[in-house]
Amino acid sequence: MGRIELFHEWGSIQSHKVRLCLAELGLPWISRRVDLAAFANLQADFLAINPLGLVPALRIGDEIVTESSRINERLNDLADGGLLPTAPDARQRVRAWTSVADKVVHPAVRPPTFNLILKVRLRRLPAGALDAAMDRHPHAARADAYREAAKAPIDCRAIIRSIATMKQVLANMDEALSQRRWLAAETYTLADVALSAFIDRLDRLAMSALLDAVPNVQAWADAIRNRPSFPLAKGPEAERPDPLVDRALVERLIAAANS
Ligand SMILES: N[C@@H](CCC(=O)N[C@@H](CS)C(=O)NCC(=O)O)C(=O)O
Repeated sequence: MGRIELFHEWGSIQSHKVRLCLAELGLPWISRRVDLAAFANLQADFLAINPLGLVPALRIGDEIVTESSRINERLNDLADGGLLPTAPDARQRVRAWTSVADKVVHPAVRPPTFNLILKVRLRRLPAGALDAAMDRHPHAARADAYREAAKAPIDCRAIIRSIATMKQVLANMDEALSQRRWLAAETYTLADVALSAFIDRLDRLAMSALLDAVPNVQAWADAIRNRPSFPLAKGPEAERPDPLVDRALVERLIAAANS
């Protein structure tokens, strides 16, 4: 087997999922940081790795794997890790949860992430730098989201909609955790890996109060945070400075989503 190289960004939720999986599996890996703030994901050398310009991407020798959930299954196979159960019903539940993480949670965390964390950073860019980078973005919709985030005022309605979606996911997780020790099975699986990254993002968005209403998720999140993999996946503090989210605003938005 070739050495494992991970192209990732420390502050990216989908990269976090893969770092967590590597830590759970105890696999050694080489960090290839892709500086999203400097749009390194849109440079030719990274587009040769992932033509979509998205992190994470995995390279093992000549093999390249993209899409965080596919990467995690590949890593689990590689390590014979047992994070994907063999029983068909449990395996199906794992994949259902990893789809929720990719298709519901990831899109839902984007508006608060853009509005509460990235907007400040994007506004500090020199004139023309953002447009020049976005003209190279392979995803027109993502390029628009960056341009919008830099120019428009904070979109509170979009954040409130996201909070409503996240609350629904948390309620579904709470229900699942009332039936089993872990999300998809009695043992820890790739489903727990995928949704752990959501917990980390809620912490960074100053939204962990959303867990107060879901006691099973709260207990699960405590167990997740106490696993040795959690700090390893976060990475060095210096790589993830406090995003300085406006906590008072977040409290008001959570209250609005609850009303
Ligand atoms: N479905 C992909 C999504 C990857 C993705 O959206 N990555 C974000 C960081 S979390 C990214 O690279 N963003 C850069 C951009 O949109 O330009 C996966 O799960 O790997």
